[in-house]
Amino acid sequence: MSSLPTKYTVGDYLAERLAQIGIRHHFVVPGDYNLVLLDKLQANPNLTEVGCANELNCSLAAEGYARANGVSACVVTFSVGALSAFNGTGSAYAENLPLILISGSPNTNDASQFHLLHHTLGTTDYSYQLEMAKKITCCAVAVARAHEAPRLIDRAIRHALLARKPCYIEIPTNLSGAECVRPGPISAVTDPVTSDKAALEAAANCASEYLSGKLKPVILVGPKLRRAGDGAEQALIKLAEAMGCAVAVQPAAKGMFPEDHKQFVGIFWGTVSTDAADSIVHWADALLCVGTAFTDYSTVGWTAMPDIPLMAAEMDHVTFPGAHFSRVRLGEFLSHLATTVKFNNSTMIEYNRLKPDPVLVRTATPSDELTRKEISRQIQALLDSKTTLFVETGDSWFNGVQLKLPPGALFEIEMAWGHIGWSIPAAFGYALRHPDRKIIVMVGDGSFQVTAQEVSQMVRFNLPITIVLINNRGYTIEVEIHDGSYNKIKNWNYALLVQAFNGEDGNAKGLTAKTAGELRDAIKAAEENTKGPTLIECSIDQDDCSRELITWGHFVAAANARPPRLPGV
Ligand code: TPU
Ligand code: MG
Repeated sequence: MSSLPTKYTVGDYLAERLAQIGIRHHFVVPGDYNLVLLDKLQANPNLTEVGCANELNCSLAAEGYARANGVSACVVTFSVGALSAFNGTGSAYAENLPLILISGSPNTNDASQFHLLHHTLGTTDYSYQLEMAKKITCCAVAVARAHEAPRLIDRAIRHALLARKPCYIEIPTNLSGAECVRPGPISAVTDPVTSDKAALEAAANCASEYLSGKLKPVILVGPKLRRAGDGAEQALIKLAEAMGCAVAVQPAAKGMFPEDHKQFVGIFWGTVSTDAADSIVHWADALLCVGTAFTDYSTVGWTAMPDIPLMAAEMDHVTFPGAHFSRVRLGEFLSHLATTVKFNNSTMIEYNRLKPDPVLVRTATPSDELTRKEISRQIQALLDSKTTLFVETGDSWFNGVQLKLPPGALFEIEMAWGHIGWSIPAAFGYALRHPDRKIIVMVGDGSFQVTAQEVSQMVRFNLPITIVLINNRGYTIEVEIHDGSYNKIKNWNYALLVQAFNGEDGNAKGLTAKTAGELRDAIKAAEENTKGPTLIECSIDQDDCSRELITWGHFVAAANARPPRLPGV
């Protein structure tokens, strides 16, 4: 193991900053513009380099690592690498994750000498990648001289950490090894911006006053609650208990409020809500939205947008009907409000009256043909306090959202960006940070085909991830939105493919299940395989999809098909 350098280069500086902000693994694909930089990162004893099969997967693995670790880094080469990694960077932007995208770039002499270079557009302007990165990050910098690197690197990382968004750092191939000064105290980069005391006080008072004038308050939790950090999730539990009201959760925030809490009233997803959460949300006369995100998907094609004025508590500000307060941190706001708010459990009393009875789930006999419901029933039995469940775009969203999370179980979904194939590299990145968690991925056949290669990294790092691949022979979610021959795909032998990734030394298992009994046996085999991933291909009927997906698909299709509204008409 090498030790920290006494003389710093740009590469050493970056490596030390990455390690200081808590990154232990950085995801890479090498290319000649970043090789010296990779050497420098490798030399840092606190960083482990993780090679990926391609840059799309690399960026999505870093996206998953950021979910587990709070921040991540992805290192790629110029253009051929970076343009692919922009996709996972876009995901990190939409999902509010600080992913640091680092790209090698041409030698600093080439632009001024009008040299044509490989991995470029064949013009002599090399600024295009930086310009593109500006649109999908909160801060994009290109180091042009070594002495500027400390300032630019610190600035980009600080912006990303504060905004919970990705940043971009471009380092020319001949500057990674160039000398620069040593890093100053890391607190200059990581120290949080705290709330403005006056604004915090005023916001909490305003909220208490507003809520005390209402009869039926409900809290709606959204995905930015966890992203806010600052103990916001714990603070929300305290606030909910102080208010005594019903707490509904958006699908992308599943698990961010404990599902075994007596005030949890289900997932609010319009007409496809669980446990009738929609009936109580639509009954409310005050809705405290905590880190919510209302999109066409989360509102079921705009059919479930609440129609009362919303109180929105965001990561760094709060907006109420008639008032706005900037620089109020979410965790601090929720904690403060918990001490001033009035108890009013009217929505809980009502909810307990209209709460649906638990549905009895039929257990299939071992010889029964496998169905979607039986797959869900068996996955439900697997969930425990150590589980993190990844659910992929497709019917897996709907099946996953309906499962009940026991205390401690976590749930990951990429609903804002919705990139099919996300779950495989993201679960891989996540697992490196949390090897102690039991990771289960629910993924459709179409999604799996996008990023299947990254299973080979799960094999390489001996990660016992269980992949439940639901093979319904095509893009069913798309069928429900708009059908066509393009929704049919080539079938693969998925179990065999995964075994191929073993090469001469891997421990991956690929299994198939066509009946309930075969799935039960396959799950048992997956639990016994502690040295590598297990993929279980579950074959189900093409028409076996959730009622929720069909309903949601119809409304989303209607929203997509709205005719253009011409100005003035
Ligand atoms: O359960 P099921 O059959 O719906 O899932 P599967 O088999 O994974 O199919 C997913 C189909 C799908 C597509 C093609 N869902 N969304 N899309 C559109 C899409 C295209 N390209 C990317 C990168 N992401 C997308 N969401
Ligand atoms: Mg499918």
